[in-house]
Amino acid sequence: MRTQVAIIGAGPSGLLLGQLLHKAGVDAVIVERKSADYVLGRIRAGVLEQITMDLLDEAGVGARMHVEGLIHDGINLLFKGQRHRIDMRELTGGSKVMVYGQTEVTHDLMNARQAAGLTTVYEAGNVSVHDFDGARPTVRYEKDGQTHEIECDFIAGCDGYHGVSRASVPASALRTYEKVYPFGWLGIMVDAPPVAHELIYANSQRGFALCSMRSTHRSRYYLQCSMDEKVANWSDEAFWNELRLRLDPEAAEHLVTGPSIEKSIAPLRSFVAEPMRFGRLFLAGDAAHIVPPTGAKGLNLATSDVSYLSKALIEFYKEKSSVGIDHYSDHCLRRVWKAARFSWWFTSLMHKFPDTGEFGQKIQEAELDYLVHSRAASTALAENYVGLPMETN
Ligand code: RFL
Ligand code: PHB
Repeated sequence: MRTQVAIIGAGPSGLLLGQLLHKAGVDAVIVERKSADYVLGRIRAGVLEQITMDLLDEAGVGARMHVEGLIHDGINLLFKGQRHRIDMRELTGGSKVMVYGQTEVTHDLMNARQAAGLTTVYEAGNVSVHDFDGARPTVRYEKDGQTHEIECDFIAGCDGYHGVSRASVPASALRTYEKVYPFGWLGIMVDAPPVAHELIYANSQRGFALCSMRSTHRSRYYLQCSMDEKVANWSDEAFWNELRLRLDPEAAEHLVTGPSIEKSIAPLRSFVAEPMRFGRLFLAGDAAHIVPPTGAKGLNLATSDVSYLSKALIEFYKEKSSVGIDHYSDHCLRRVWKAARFSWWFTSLMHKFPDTGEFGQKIQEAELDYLVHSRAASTALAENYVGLPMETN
């Protein structure tokens, strides 16, 4: 098989890149190691920045998002038992975010890809990438007992943190930066109306909690938990009891509970790999960087990488220019590091660390108090939360 761009991974990065390239008449094949149902079964992000909404529109897959997505103008910070609203729209001069699940984004992208008759190879085994330091890279994979090869001009490594793309780059060509946090997030999905209209990020002496949602009748809640916690140790009842203890009295009273439809634990990590281009191999999304979910930046960073990459590749084919390709890594990394900084800071402010202690708790509360009462500090939070502008030079 021959194509212009071979994309590894059918998560949001790979699917969105495929769609944007298709719109511009650039040929791409996606190779994914799991099944489509498995990819759709992963419960992940829930908050989209304007840049992501715009890109989904550009890709022609925004229609359902505009009908079903919920526009949020603010978030709530809860500390010392009280909720404080950050009015993001007012502070940023009109910016807002949208609550629309990653599962739905992925669904819309998969449907569009299928409707356009584009090739996605699901359940591809032993995917490997070759010769990306020369002019004729290839991708190999196994399917139905046979080995297949794709010849291409470029490889887009959109295969997430555990993918093969980054792992195939010689260690000497790669610099990685990592911070692992000493806790995880225990998440629960429930078919019940959310406890509040907007998200609540809670700092409590018992640890962090987050009240989020997917729609007006489906809620997503998270509790900070220890790294070695097991899902099996958490009955729904235990989860709701602990959540109530981390919320303000009004929220605790109005919390609508129900049987969980999903329960899982996610570790928290900051990770950046530099550079994000090696010859004709590009890394995009979680393949190149991971941020802790506090602040909801992961999916949005993935889409901004894809925005740069699609433009660079389209420029290469339409204008015979390598400028975008040459700047890809630098442009992405400037934005990546700012989101890494924001996610690290928001995580540090909201969670209980092993060494937080009574002093650390007081310092967090003082910073939160400053944050919600200083217009300058609130604006800095709001600007980062709604998403910083794309770097263009
Ligand atoms: P993905 O989604 O991991 O997709 C990568 C795909 O590559 C496939 N793959 C391979 N395919 C072929 N060959 C191989 N060798 C392969 N190895 C892997 C995988 O099967 C998969 O289908 O990466 P992508 O596309 O870069 O997308 C990134 C986002 O998924 C991620 O950043 C977000 O989910 C992070 N995140 C959030 N981001 C936000 O912007 N807002 C949020 O509110 C938000 N909440 C979250 C989150 C992530 C979470 N978890 C579980 C880590 C909440 C949670 C709990
Ligand atoms: C979610 O709804 O899954 C979610 C929302 C906001 C975050 C992280 C996760 O910061």
